[in-house]
Amino acid sequence: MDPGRLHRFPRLPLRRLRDGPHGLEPRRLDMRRFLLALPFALAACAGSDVISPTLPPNYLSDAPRILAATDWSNPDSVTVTMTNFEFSPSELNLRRDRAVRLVFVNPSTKDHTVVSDQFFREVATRQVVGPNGATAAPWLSKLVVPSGETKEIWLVPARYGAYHFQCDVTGHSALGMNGIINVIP
Ligand SMILES: [Cu+2]
Repeated sequence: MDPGRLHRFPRLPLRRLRDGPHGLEPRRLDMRRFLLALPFALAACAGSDVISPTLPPNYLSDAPRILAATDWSNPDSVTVTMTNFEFSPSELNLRRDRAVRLVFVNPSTKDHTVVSDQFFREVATRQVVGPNGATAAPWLSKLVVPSGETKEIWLVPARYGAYHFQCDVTGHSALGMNGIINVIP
């Protein structure tokens, strides 16, 4: 992205673009300026956590039952550090039917995300824990970890497999932000 583009829109605060779709307020902005800035907004936007309140298609239908039946007193803990542009470690081993705290630490200068169409469909997620506390998240499909923050996903893997995950901020996956989660016995 040409950094010069930013300077053409001095009144469009960068912070607001980074806040994602809810932070963008097109009605308050000149529409032409908004449309011209849109490609930059899309390129820079990590968005927000995506948590469905109801069962999305093809997700684990018995996630609530699994969550209720799981012992959460001593979860496994796995920590991943997010840099520009890697997950470290990039290969994780999680045990099936065990509670796990999946901790994503982002000390980097950019916001990053965790998405995985396959993995998130086949785990029961109890909650997302961030700086503002815990959010119930039975059906999580995207985690956003802003620069300087740490977030945790408390989940139970329900199926064996090897699942690809990545950061979905534009360009980051191509630069190396990919990983594998193995669900093992
Ligand atoms: Cu990223």
